[in-house]
Amino acid sequence: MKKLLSAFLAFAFVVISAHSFAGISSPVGLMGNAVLSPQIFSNGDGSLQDVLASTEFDLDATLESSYSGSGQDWSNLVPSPASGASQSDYKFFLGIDGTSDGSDPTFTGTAGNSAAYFAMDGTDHFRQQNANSQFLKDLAKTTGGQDWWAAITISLGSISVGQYIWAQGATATRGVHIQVTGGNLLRMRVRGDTSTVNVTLTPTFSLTTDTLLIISYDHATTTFRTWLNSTTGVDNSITPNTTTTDTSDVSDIGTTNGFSILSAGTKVYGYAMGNEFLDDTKATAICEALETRHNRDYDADGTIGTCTN
Ligand SMILES: [Ca+2]
Ligand SMILES: [Ca+2]
Ligand SMILES: [Ca+2]
Repeated sequence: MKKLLSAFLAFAFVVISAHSFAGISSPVGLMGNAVLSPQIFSNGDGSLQDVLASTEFDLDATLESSYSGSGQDWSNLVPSPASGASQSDYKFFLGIDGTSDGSDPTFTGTAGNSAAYFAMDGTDHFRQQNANSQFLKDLAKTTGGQDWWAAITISLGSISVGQYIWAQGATATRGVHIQVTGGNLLRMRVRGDTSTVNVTLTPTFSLTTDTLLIISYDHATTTFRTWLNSTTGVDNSITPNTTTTDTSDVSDIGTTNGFSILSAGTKVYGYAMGNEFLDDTKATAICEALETRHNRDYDADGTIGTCTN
């Protein structure tokens, strides 16, 4: 009995300690310490919302609570998305649906290990499971739209012309699409009511490199700001085709729907989005959190968990 009691007290101490530590209000600096597990600061979820309150969803191949290592669900780590949407609004299937077939990415590595990833064979993608949240409905709107950001960790296998990292629906439906195309060009395609407007982002993409790509959109000035393995954003403006209408088509990470698909040899680590326009400080916070989570030096400054380049 005495043993049981002391075991219980030890357990309770660990639980209380973990919760107290999770309550630290400013984790950004501490996230820079690669020795500490990012999950310590997670309030239980380990998501980017611990770093940026604007986080809407966070999908990650390296965290077991997002992908268990088997099955058809790639799940959102954020319990309370910033917009008020449901956590499950951002659950994705492996492949086109919940059955196991040739469109499923291949989970590679050990569940919960920082080296895990999804291997793409040139026919694979992830399809959003549920109807669009208002956040996703608004991405392409010129009136009633909003600011947003996306943080993507990926290594592209090769350039297949027009391959899509993210797409809402098909080519001629309203929505936003992130594309890598010939010449390693990174493009945003924004489809409104009557046409699609393309803008080439700078810098150009790098192949077979572990890449943290952050793109953020300022709705008021119609500006895209891009960070590619960098802590200094580069702005490119767009004049989007007008629409005030909700995007109804669901999204894909990689895609079919008439688009070119992510090339064979591509590794997908994670995909996250949020609902604000980022500055360099916030992009750096994402970089440091994901370097720590993935044990990888995305900005090549020689230190995992610190981003200075
Ligand atoms: Ca499937
Ligand atoms: Ca396949
Ligand atoms: Ca670094």
